[in-house]
Amino acid sequence: MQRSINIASTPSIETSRIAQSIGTALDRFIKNNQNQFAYASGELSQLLRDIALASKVVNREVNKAGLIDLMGAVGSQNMAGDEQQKLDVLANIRFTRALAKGGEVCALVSEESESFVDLNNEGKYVIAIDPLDGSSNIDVNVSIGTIFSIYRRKSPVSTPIREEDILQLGSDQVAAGYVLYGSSTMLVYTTGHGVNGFTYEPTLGEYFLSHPHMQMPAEGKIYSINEGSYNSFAEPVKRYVQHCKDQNYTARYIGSLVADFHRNMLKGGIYIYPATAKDKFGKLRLMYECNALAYIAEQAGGMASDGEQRILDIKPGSLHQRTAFYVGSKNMVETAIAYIK
Ligand code: AFP
Repeated sequence: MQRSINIASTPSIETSRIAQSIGTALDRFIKNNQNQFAYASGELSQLLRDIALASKVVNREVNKAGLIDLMGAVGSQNMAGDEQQKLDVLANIRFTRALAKGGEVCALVSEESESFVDLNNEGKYVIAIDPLDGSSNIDVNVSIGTIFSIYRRKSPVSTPIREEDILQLGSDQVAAGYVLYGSSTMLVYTTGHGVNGFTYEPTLGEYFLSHPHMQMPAEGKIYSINEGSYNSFAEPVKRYVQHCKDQNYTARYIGSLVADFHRNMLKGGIYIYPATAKDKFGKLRLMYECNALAYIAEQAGGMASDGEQRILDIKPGSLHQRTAFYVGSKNMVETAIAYIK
């Protein structure tokens, strides 16, 4: 006869790794928090699930990039003028397909497409996405990421998509997030009620809540800027960089925005991509790089500015508009702005 085991009365099993709780799965978390959304009809929840699913597929491809022919360039340039990598293209296809199939998104703005993509459906949401950011790091096995911003369309469904649906203020975002394909894969997002981070458990194929209520330290000791471009920074930016050195801050720059941002979010720090001689308006894209991270930073107690105004208050004039970007710990960003203004 089989004997049953009472786990509660078996301390050695209770404290062993196999008996530990695996925590809240992303799906359940989304479901439990659905009533926080202004229009809680379930579509935004489904949209977040679609993004999570596509990110798992991209994660799979990223992890085997060295094994099959997925590294290197495809021989064309994207809208940002960067050489397109095979994984850039693949990630764009994966996310576009998942969002088109889901039906919640009517239009998609992507780093990889010149104009917005009309998904020809009754979806109530618009998404701006950088499917694979930091792609020049792919070939050297360094962390990369996905960044997304979600907006509610302004015009009625079943009517042609208008400019006002696409070129929305960052402050109009209803959700935003990023996926970091790093030493582990994480999905971090906000729907305007704080920031939560989920770590991917590959054997279970699920994201689990690992970083609830993320808060960015108000102060930090890390500054992240491409100092190779120092000679082409404006004098006030140079002075702020000097200030960072005078404070004995640590310089950390991966060259993957998501990875640099995520580290500073956890440890406290500032990420800067200023205007340079080469990129007079900065290099980064307002709609699918800066807005999402600015929203997340603010939701976590941090701050994001272009040096003059709040990133979330910039009215985009075009899909691929660039901006200078100062983001991170509140006190550090405030100090940087004081130098720059
Ligand atoms: P890539 O996707 O071309 O690698 O660009 C990455 C990026 O947009 C952002 O993730 C980095 O922080 C930034 O550019 C790095 O730019 P620099 O190489 O000019 O420092």
